[in-house]
Amino acid sequence: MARVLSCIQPTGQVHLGNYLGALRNWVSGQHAGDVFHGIVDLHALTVTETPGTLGANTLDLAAMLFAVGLDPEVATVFVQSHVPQHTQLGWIMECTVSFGELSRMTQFKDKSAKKEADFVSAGLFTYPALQAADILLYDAQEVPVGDDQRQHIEITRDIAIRFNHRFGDTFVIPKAVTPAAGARVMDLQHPTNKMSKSTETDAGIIYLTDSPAEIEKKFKRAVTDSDNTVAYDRENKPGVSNLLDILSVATGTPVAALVEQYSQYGKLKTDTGSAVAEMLTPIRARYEELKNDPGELSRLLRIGADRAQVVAASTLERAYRAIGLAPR
Ligand code: ATP
Ligand code: LTN
Repeated sequence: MARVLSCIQPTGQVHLGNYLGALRNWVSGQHAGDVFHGIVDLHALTVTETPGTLGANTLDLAAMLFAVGLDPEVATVFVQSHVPQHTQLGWIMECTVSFGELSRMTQFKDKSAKKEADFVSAGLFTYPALQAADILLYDAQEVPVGDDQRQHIEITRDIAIRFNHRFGDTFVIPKAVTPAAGARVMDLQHPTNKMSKSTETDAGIIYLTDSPAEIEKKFKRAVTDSDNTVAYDRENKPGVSNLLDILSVATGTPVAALVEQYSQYGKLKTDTGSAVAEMLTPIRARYEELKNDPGELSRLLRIGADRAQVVAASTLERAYRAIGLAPR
């Protein structure tokens, strides 16, 4: 079984795009590999400053990961800051990567340019070194990431190869894999843009925590077009096609069959709203349950942290020994 690691930052609320495009695949993939899922709160610290926010977002996201169906007995779900080896190995990674290499990272260039005159932390610059530690600590063979993260996996490989060359074979060289393609969900108000938590208004975004009434209302107001024929055409009919795609995954009915079934936009909208509300109801119920039982949520996170730490501690020890740090 391949060792697989994927990480997610606790920034913002989980929406239908995250669920259908990514989290559902995490759940269905948990039995196919030895999977580790990290909630990387320390990475989010590069952009979050308000006291308490990061912890609250971390617990919300953790509750959501269990609510969508990650099984703590099968997948190792942990919080990065609960496993101190991440920052410990992070320093060693910083000493193994060069200033020049970090300067070439497009994510750093983009994010620091966006912040302009704002505070640009050194952490934003050394971010890929901590990410390399996340990956190498678990001897991960596969790291499913989108295109935007490929450069960070490349630099992780370079760091691992350099370390192994300097100090002897220590780290498994990971590779980026393209995650199983999930549905691409578009914003209900701006169906040519993807549903995204960084959109300014949330009228077109379905959060997994929205009530059935809110979900139905958002679908009723979904933007379509004026020619009133139900047909699947992503380019010319993005709104209607988005609804068909969503209804198809929510009900398991192929798009072609739905096109036959519907002749009016109104009915398509209300049915899609009800199907999504129904699909999300058990998820929201489990989420509420965990949010109301912080003891249980921390118990689940401790299971993950304990399991992660066993692996992480042994890898860190291996790295210390390879370097030849003085034994204590
Ligand atoms: P941002 O708006 O800040 O880019 P986001 O809402 O797009 O955030 P990410 O945290 O970047 O979400 O992505 C988490 C996961 O969800 C990724 O695997 C990403 O591919 C997937 N994802 C995000 N939005 C969508 C979407 N609209 N449709 C399908 N998958 C999505
Ligand atoms: N940089 C990633 C999040 C991330 C990650 C990782 C992904 C941090 N550590 C390790 C895969 C493996 C992002 O911004 N999505």
